[in-house]
Amino acid sequence: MTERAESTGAVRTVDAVVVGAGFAGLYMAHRLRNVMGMSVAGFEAAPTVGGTWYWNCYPGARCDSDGYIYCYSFDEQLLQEWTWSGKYPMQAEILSYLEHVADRFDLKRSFEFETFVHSAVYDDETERWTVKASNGETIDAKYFISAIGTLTLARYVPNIPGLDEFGGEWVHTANWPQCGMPLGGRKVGVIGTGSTGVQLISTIAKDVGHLTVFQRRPQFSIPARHETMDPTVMADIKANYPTIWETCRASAGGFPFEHNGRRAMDDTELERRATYDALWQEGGMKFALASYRDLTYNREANSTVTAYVRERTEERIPDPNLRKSLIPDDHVFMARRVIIDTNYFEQYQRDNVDLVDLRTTPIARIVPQGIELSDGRLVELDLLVFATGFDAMTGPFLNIDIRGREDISLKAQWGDGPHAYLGIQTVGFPNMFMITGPTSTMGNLPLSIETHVEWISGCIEFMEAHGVRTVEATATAQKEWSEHVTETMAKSLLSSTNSWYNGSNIPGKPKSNLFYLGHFGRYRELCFEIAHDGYRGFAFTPNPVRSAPALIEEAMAADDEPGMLI
Ligand code: NA7
Repeated sequence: MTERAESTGAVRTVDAVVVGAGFAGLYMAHRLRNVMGMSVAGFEAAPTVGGTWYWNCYPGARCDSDGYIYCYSFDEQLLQEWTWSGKYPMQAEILSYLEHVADRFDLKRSFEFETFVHSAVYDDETERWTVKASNGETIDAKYFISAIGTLTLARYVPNIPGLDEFGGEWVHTANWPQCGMPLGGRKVGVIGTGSTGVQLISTIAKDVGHLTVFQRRPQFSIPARHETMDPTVMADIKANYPTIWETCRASAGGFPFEHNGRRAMDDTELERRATYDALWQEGGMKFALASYRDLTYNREANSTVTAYVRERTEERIPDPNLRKSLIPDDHVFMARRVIIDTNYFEQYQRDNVDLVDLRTTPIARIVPQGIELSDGRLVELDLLVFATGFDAMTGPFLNIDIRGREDISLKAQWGDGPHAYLGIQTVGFPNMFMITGPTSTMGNLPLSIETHVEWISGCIEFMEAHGVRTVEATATAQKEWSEHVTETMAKSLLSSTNSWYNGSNIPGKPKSNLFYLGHFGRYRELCFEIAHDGYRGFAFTPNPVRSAPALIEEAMAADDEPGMLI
């Protein structure tokens, strides 16, 4: 292990390259550099830290999880010194938090900003990675760690004829100018009504001259019921953080709440109604995640919640024609990522807001003045916003030319969809680690990220302590994990409709299992149990002579930073 980076001519030699300075990259750099004393070369395409929370600065961008658990849990002091202003923090507040973390742990000096990693190539002879970046640097590293996130830099803009000729401005929500955009008095069109479109539309409707929403498929959305943080509640949270995190780490989704343990049909209709009413009143993700255990995989159970959400949504949309357009009939509640909103459906009652239902009237083409519809109607626009989502999970990886053993390209390897073991490593790419890579859990992402960062740093520490040169997932372990991920996805209603969860939102992208839909707490336990069991399913070169579990115990005993390996 080198204490500091060595410069050898044009090539910088480090222990690890970390790509991305969002939640994942910052914590990874902290573990490797500040805790383990390794040299790190970090790269980030944005001018500062934040990752997805830097790029997604469109009006209304807000987190759908409670701020007090959408943060790092690894440092008690950090938890105590940061106070969230409300239930669901806005993008700017999360960005300030990440800036604070970067400053507090002095992390910015480990990153080159406004620098894109073009390629990462593994050399079979030297067993090291050569990484080339847009600033002209070449890095030689033992470990190549992707902290590139699920959505960042993989914006999807559909190929609609005529965009080049559009006379107004157009923008993708994840590329919104940091300095903002003038909206007052303008004729604005928004294509896309996923989580992003819903947040944007709800926020800008009151500011623009006229807003036209182009909706392909409607989605279910439930009220967020955002509120500002009561100081006594925040104090209580701070006093109880250890218990809160314990609950989150063991829970199904990484949240401080769990389903109620019952199946929907165990209760009478009246009891179910009372359960749904109480959670609807609370609002947010809790409505979806804290009621019955079987809503996402049992159709009969799900039909009760879908009917409830439909009914409550109808109350929000007085116009029966709009109801037909705005309430989904092609998928059930929770078959797509749940959207939470603040007065979204209510915006359609404004005189300056129109909905174009693309199922009945598709877009014909974009013309210099705006959008021409299939019925010949012209919607005049000054600004066209694409809230059309992302080439999620694999897109950010395939932006980089990553080549493993025998020059295999990741793009070729993942031609039919991504393959990975635990979402951490993929066969053929030794010493390449993915933080929340394909087939890892979703849920409360900062906690999933912490789980992976701690697992990866534990594995690297183990390797360094015992002279191990390379680690690589075995083909058998990867195959078994993929089968388990596929089985879990097949049971879930999430596989029943097209969405970015299974890659089907991108034309030509193979439909595949991008995420593991199993229980987060059990997945987390499994990851650390595998480490304890001598990194079952991972092959080391050279293989440690003594049994791996014994070595882990040794490393743990020598480690004064508890929680690194387990
Ligand atoms: P999503 O959830 O993928 O939503 C994209 C939206 O764009 C969705 O309404 C799509 O319609 C629509 N879309 C995509 N392509 C087209 C075309 N060609 N024409 C019209 N409409 C189109 O992305 P978001 O950014 O909202 O959210 C992604 C995640 O970010 C979110 O889940 C959070 O985790 C944060 P569709 O419904 O597919 O018919």
